[in-house]
Amino acid sequence: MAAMAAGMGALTDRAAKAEAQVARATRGMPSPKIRDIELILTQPDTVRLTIVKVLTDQDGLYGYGCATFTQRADLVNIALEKYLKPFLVGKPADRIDDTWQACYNSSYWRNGPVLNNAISGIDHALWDIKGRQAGMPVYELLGGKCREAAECYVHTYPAPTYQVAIQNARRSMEQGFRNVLVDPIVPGMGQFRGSTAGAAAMSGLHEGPVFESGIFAGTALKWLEECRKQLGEEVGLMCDIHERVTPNEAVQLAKEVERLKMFFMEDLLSPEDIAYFRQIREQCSTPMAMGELFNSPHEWTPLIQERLIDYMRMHVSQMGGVTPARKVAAMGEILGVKTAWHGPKDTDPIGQVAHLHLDLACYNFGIQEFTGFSDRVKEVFKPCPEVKNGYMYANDAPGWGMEVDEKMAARYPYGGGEEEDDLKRLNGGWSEIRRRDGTIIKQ
Ligand code: GCO
Ligand code: MG
Repeated sequence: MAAMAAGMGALTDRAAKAEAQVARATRGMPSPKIRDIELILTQPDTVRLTIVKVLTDQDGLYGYGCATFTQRADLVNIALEKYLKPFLVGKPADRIDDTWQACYNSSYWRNGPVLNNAISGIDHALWDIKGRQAGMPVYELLGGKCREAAECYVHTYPAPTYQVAIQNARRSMEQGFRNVLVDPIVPGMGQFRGSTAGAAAMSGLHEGPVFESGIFAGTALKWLEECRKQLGEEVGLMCDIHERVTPNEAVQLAKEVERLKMFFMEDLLSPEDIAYFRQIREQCSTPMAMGELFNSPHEWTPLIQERLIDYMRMHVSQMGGVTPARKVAAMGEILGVKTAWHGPKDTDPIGQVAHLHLDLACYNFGIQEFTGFSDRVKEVFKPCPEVKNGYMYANDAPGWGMEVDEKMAARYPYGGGEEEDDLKRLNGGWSEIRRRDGTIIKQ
């Protein structure tokens, strides 16, 4: 009995000491509560952006988060307004992972794009708040810089021919970029990324754009051979197949381009076919990049665990935000997989700057996709990170180091931007592209 009492005493002692330690550490930082959650909905360019603003009960302490899912923006906004806002108002604003876990479990069914984007908006904002509270940029909270800046790659599309792609690549290389994405285009066939513009001249048994994967796969090889020949051995060449060939065509293409020493081949397979990565790995060493379409740990975990990819390309807001991203990045470091966060125009600038902080702080950073900040975007998001000589630089302001000009944002409402008729009609959703016989294709 005496021994147990002594043991209990020691435990109570240690608990009291720990409590005193926490109190000392946070004495200067009263715990902020979430007072309100606002949405900043804006479309300065061609994509609908959803920025979450989390306001705390401490004057002037707030944070911004990326919740942009342009094809279903209105659904994410409802998920935030109707579900996460009533769930979170009044809760602590300084318990990031705890809040993430609570939101993730609050819908019971989870790991989907709409709810993950809603959670991401809150999650990014809490990291911003933490940084503002501590007076530090988020990359410092993540352990500090592993590098001075993040090396970027840029797109060469839209490019109707490989000659135009090579001209675009040369222009980027003159600006200091050492890595370019050269996406093959088959003149006359439906393009992708939701664009039905330049409707296909290829005839089919139906109206609308036609796409045949076999023709595309064959063109891709010739296109990449030409780009490598004309741009030289030095430049990093990426190619985004965008899940548009069959698994067998993907294995063949990966083997055929091996001699071109690609930086990576992206989305050779669709998420439903990721088991074929084993065949690709067994047959060639072409670097694989995959992940922008992933929403669930069940998708990225096997590919990282078995070292079946070289670059994780997740779209951070589709994973649920910075909190899961930094955990998966750490898993990748242990297993030799680098980060290459998905950074198209439909990642809003808050999301882009969050990538940058992860890029600076994660040892296994690979490369950062950079699609530019237009003048209109720079009117709303201030300041956008500086990009020079192919590198993106973070500032050292607290949090994300970015403010959102809500007045300017309001000047660019959803649906007010320049977008193709289909995108306007479908509220940012994508129209269909079909094979000759009318079969819908993944795009
Ligand atoms: C990329 C992507 C994009 C997507 C777009 C979807 O690698 O940048 O493939 O181009 O198509 O983000 O909305
Ligand atoms: Mg892609």
